Amino acid sequence: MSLIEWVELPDLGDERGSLVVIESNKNIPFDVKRLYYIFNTQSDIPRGFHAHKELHQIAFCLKGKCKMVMDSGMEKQEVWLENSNKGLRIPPLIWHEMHDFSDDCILLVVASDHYKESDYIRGYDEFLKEIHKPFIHPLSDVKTQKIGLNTRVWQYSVILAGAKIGDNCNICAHTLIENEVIVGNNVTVKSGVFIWDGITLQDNVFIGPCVTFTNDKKPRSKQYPENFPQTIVEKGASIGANATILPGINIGQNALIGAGAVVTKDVPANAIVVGNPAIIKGYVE
Ligand code: T46
Repeated sequence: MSLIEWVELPDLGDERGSLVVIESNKNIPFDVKRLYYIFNTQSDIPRGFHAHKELHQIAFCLKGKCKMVMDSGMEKQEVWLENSNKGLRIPPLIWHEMHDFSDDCILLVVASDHYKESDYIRGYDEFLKEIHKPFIHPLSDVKTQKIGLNTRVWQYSVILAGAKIGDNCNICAHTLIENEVIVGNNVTVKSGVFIWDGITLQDNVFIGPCVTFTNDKKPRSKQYPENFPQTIVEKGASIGANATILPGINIGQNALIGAGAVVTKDVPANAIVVGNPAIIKGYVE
């Protein structure tokens, strides 16, 4: 993906010279609340080294040139600013650095907001944390603080305070995760899944839509087992839509549970199980 996006302004000049116009919300795609310009720079003294949280900016090099490094945290691109009517967009959450200023460089920057030091992210580690922080949809109710980087939690999901969720997971809309639950990294939980106390999903597990977990062998209203049986879905296993997993089951690494299966006993690693009660139909290669 290109991090370099230009805003080109027409030169309305004639034989008398050039004339370029900057207009908020017309040729500049935001409300311009501030302008600043940078000059008298030195070629061996770089500037920038920060990202903004919300600020949008466009930088025009009115005279001379300088190099801009743009860094999304995933990739880095460099570009020369050397054209007075071709501005480089500096969107929020892009780490940027200015290098190799020519002696005559004059840089004009238009900005979408007034100066606020609180909008700056001036440490690179802090920047990486910010761009990889989990996405929690505002319509979800997430109480746990233990949610890993790059994890996404969607609408109408409820996650209780004791749950631990790893990195890079996708917890789809309409899910519930109780307290004594551990979810590893790279786990997908599709919609309509409730993960009760005592259930562990290890790394790379896939839970299909409306899979039903259980954690009480003899359920009676208002009577609770002393300890919930532990159900473990081991690394890389996948459970198809609408399967039912009875309490205290171990599903081995990379196992595949067919859609609608009712799993009543442990499933060995790599096994493919289907039906009610689920039986082994083969093994994944
Ligand atoms: C950016 C790049 C491209 C203010 O008080 N008001 C202002 O509007 C600005 C822009 C700066 N300042 C103060 C803050 C610092 O004490 O001026 C001092 C120098 O700013 P800074 O070190 O951030 O300058 P640069 O060249 O590293 O970065 C500037 C902009 O600050 C920044 O928003 O994106 O140019």
